[in-house]
Amino acid sequence: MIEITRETKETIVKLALEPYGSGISDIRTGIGFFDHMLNTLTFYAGFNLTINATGDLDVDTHHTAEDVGIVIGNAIYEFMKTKPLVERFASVTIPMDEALVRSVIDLGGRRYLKCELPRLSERLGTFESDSMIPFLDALSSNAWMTLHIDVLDGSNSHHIIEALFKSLGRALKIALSQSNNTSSSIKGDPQISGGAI
Ligand SMILES: [Mn+2]
Repeated sequence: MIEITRETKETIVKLALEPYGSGISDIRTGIGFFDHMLNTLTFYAGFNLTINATGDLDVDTHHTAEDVGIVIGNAIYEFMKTKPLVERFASVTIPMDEALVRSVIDLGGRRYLKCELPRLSERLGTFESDSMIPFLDALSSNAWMTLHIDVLDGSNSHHIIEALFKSLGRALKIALSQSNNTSSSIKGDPQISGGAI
């Protein structure tokens, strides 16, 4: 179990992550749509994940979404620092009705986000769609993960974002799954501390 508490003047985020769980989540960010998406991510990633976030939602959802991304990324990085032999790569494309989204992951210690979102509804409930990229950027950079997200099709903003979280969750499950290989890289053992493998 990985437990992290991160506190700033903008947010307090408390997290508990069991990477090999059974999809059980207890997510409270104060942002209904974001909770729905993080529950979705947890389920398809097969995590057990508890997040309790108190943020400056009187400003907007940006700081809370970004800081939750930082802490989830930190938790994945903490797990990778134990040098588990994992599959490392995953590419998962998932539809939700007319929406189709692909998430491609490399957990090899190179941090990079490639994601261009189409024009989305400004808000889903109280969640601002402009908070998506800061969340994904914080998650991928703090996990030292390469993440490519391609929205291949879609017109409904809820469907597009939900398909994104489903594909990201399932890709994390596969990339974090235990590998039979003796090493995660042809270069040798993983050097997960900013050193790419
Ligand atoms: Mn939904």
